[in-house]
Amino acid sequence: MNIQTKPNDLAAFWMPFSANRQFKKAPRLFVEAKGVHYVTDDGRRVLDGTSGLWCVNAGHCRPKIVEAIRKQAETLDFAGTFQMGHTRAFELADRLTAIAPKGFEHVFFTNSGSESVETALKMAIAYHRAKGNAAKVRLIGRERGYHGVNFGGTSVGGIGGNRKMFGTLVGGVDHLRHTHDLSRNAYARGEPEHGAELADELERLVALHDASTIAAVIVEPVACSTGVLIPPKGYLKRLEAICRKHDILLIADEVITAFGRLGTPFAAEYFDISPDLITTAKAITNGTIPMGAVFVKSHIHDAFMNGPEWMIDFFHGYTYSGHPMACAASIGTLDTFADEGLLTRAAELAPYWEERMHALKGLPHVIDIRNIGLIGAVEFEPDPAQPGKRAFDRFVQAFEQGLLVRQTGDIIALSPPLIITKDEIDQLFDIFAKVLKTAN
Ligand code: PXG
Repeated sequence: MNIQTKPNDLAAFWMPFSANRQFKKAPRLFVEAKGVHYVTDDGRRVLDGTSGLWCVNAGHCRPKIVEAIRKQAETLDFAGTFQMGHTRAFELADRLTAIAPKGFEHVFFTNSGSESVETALKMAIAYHRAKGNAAKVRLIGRERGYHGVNFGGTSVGGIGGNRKMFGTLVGGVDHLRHTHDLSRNAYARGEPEHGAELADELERLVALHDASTIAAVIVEPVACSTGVLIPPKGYLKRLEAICRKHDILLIADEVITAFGRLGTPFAAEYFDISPDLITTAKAITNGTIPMGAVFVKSHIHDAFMNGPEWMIDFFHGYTYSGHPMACAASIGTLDTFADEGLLTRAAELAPYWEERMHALKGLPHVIDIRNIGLIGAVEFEPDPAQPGKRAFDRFVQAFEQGLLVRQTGDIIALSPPLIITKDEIDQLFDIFAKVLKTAN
């Protein structure tokens, strides 16, 4: 393969969520990928410790997925799904509902996690209206939650930096407190012991706004983007119970956790909760073609099916909802997951992963280590003069040493492809430990 060296000019592409000026001075560019490795433009192999951006669960360039995309491109490149359809979308929806948690019998296709979130929020409000509860319109998110970047998702999201530039956002939104508490839970393995009572915050918001005005609560089962915040034992079940009591829909944002990241196909199963809607994207196509899906329970879907039969039942959708290429990629992905048992493989690797994660304890500036499934995070004592810099420097140094990690604030998150071997886990931690020992 002809590996091109540096492109001529990096100025034109305004990169998303990036320090553009820093990047363009010292670019990190990939030209190839296979399995758990990327190859850079200068020919170095980099171990993918983050599954791309939490999406390449089956590893890179997998043959069944590549073949499915190739075949689809030459057979049916595009067909819409508004008042028409194509067979792949129906086939995929069937396949997805077959692996979904109990009760999820319908799927609404989108093109990203952000779009899945918008879809679920609109569905929740429209559902209550269809049931005659038109006043149930408020949406509750959580501090430090990440639900993508569109207006609804930014509004229910709880990351100050993502919100402050964009005005007043969507009205009628409130937030639960986050559950991250190092004073009680530092170095927890798996779910932390303390904090289930934080779910009672929802009762406080119900007292304030009244349940008759609240449509839905949206939370990530594990809040990954803000640094892997793992729910305290019992927290999600308690939140679910309070939602049920007040006829508030529970939306589980599983854009990262769906498709095996925790060792169960969906995180709802891992935590033994049964939300009303589940948002997904990313690993649904193993990251190859943009796609998202909202999993919907029948009672919600059926509430929309009451008008005249010839009328549109839900005034929402995207040109590319159920795009044939994405459907083919997803079918190839589900085949690969099934062939290799990947939706449960993280459960086998998790104990080894946990040991290797926690062996980093005591390295300079480390103040917490946490893990669940095949996810881990290391939190650093921030440098008061330059918050975030410590983790950013370690991210850059890891890349130079041949390991891709993900930095957020003073936290580094790890989430390798689910095909990783124990030897490769060792390689990952050998590089990472070396970086943590030598970095400033
Ligand atoms: N919900 C959740 C829970 C997510 O993690 C989105 C929605 C939005 O998905 P899209 O496909 O619109 O980006 C996400 C995305 C990171 C990182 O490194 C996380 C995401 C995206 C990019 C980077 O933490 N999560």
